[in-house]
Amino acid sequence: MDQVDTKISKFLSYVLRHQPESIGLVLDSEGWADIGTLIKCAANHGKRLNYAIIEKIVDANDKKRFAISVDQKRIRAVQGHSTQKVDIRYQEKTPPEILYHGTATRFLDSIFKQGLVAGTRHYVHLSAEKSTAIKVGQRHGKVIILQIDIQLMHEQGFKFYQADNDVWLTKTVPVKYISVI
Ligand code: HQG
Repeated sequence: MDQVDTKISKFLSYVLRHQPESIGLVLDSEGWADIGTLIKCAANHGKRLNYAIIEKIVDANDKKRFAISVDQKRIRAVQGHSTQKVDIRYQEKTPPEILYHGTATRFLDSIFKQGLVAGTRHYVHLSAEKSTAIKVGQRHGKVIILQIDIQLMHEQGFKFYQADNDVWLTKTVPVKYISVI
């Protein structure tokens, strides 16, 4: 993706996950927006998009952040939402025994007091790969990788979901399941 595409991708993340109302867009509870309406709303706010550009960004996206509906008419972000307008009914899934969470060292004190919390997003994001956790954590500062005892959490009744792009989601991770690696 070139710089222009990255800018459009960030714009799509913003309106499809966080602030649809900033361009007058309405998402349904599963996060879907009509693509024609998205193009019109974006144009009204000075962003020129068309179907081909949107399709290219969806296909090229490194993390498969977005999905287009089977009938090709709608688009949504597959995870990462903070807008309260959206509440995707993810299917519960049996998780692997261990998952990782990349964060920054400056958050550790608070994490070991409160556990991992979703903050503004709807879920805590976890990954099966350490390499992914490293990339996620680096966005926040000096990275540190936390290992989560998912097997125990699952046995003790915590629910796990997997978004279409393989990111694992759960509502919260109490301190007792977290260790630093
Ligand atoms: C931290 C990106 C203090 C948490 C990524 C994280 C991911 C706490 C930060 C997705 C805490 C929230 C999500 C506590 C958690 N005290 N800090 N009790 N509990 N934190 O960006 O997981 O590129 O909302 O460790 O790839 O970093 O947007 O979450 O550092 O999949 O598609 O609070 O976002 O995807 O930061 O990243 P974020 P995240 P996209």
